[in-house]
Amino acid sequence: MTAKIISGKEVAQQIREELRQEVAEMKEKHGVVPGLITILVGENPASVSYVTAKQKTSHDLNFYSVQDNQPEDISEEDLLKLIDKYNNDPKVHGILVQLPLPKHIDEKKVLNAIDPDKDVDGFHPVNVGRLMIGGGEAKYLPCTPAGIQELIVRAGYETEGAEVVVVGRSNIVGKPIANIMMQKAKGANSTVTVVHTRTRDMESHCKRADILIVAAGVPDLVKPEWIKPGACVIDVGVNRVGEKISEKTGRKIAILKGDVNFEAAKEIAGAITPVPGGVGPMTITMLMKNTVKAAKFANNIQ
Ligand code: L34
Repeated sequence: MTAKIISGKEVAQQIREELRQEVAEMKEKHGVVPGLITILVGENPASVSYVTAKQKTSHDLNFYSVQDNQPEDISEEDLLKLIDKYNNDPKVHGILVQLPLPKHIDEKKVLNAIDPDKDVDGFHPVNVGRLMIGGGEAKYLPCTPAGIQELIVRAGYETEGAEVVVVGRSNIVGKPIANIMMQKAKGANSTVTVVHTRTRDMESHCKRADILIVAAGVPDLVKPEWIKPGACVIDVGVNRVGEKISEKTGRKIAILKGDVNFEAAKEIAGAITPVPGGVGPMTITMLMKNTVKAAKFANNIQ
């Protein structure tokens, strides 16, 4: 049997429609427009593509939305000053600094400088701590993990008591999704295992997974025989493996591949996310959701 394809693109579209309504209502009732700043340092092609998509979506939702491009050689000090400016701008409810940053800039210092109340990425240590404590404490869930949880639940998979195996331990995906799925909460309550580059036998762990979340950044890392028949497979990898000419636009575009061999895996899994069109669009949508939340917090709107 072939797996159900979980279209992140479609789910993202639905959530965006809900958000559009919410934004319109906020404006009408309270005169509040969610404000989002995305800061991009340098011109890494993947980052340019992601930030452009974030801006396009926030414009579509009628946010006050600004893309702030900074040169690759901006000093750490100037970047920190810029963040401070936005921390103090009441029109701005959310600040995102696209990662990775150039080597001469200390990423931790930059993330620590963002006002935790405007940290719509959920990367500030205060928000990371809140997530770990869980319950009502969590304010902003990081966007990619929040999107993953939403996809698992909407695909109809029971998470309670499920064996969830996470491949990868990054601060952006692996660690926070492991935390989210182990919480005592709806859509969670799972038994979580995290495997990584130093794991002795990755395959045996993956084979146990009812829900397999792969965020390693290695194309085709997970082999089809590692997948338990019927499992839910969430492929977070967006690997640029080459270029091709787009049939639609005639322009050069990247060839994208996930961390899982999709064609083979879909014959074994019960449900699987494609790349592109899986987790990526959900990341962007969850950023929008966090920004609406931030605007509500800032204006005491329930
Ligand atoms: N600060 N940095 C910060 N926040 C984030 O949440 C991110 N991330 C990751 C990289 N750096 C970050 C993203 O935005 C990864 N990421 C991201 C966002 C969107 C997509 C993929 C990764 C996405 O939309 N992917 C499309 C394909 C886009 C393309 O053609 O390149 C997809 O369908 O998967």
